[in-house]
Amino acid sequence: MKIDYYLAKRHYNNGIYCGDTGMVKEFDDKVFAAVIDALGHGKNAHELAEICTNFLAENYRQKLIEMMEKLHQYIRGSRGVVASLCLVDMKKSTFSHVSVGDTTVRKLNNDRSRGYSMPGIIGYQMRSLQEKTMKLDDSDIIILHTDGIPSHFNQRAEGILQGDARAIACNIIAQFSKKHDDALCIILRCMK
Ligand SMILES: [Mn+2]
Repeated sequence: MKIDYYLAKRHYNNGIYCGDTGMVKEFDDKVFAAVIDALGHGKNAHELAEICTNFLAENYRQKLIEMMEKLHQYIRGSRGVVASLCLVDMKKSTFSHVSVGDTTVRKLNNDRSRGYSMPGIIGYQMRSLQEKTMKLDDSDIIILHTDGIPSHFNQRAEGILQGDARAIACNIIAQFSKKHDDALCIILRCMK
């Protein structure tokens, strides 16, 4: 399968700083995707989010659990972040993720396929981690998002799943993001 993806975000108050960050990287028939929400707002949250993205840009080919544990050590003593680290294997048609704290991972076209997030704060307190894997179909649409979008937003809202990954991500940010928080989502749209 192939993946059409897009990352959309909106800064709190449309300011220059954003504590939500994310990335998508393709390598070896795989797609790595991550969403990160640094606790708090403003410059300090923004800088910590940048530190995390730089770390992931260097380490995204590693195993998800290892990567999460290393990130935890790397930012130990900071204000902390919550995050989902995800990997699509396009050859095997699988989606795996490791999530800590309040971020959401789910299939938009299937209510029962929700990801699981461990309680905790990366950089502060984290329990032993679990990696969850789901099988993907050619028509699946996966969303990863921060708590700047409510986890139960109405995925049946008219037209919300129409168009490519970019249209879907931008629509969701426009319609559902909370006014008083940063918001970020990544859409991974599976295709034949
Ligand atoms: Mn947030």
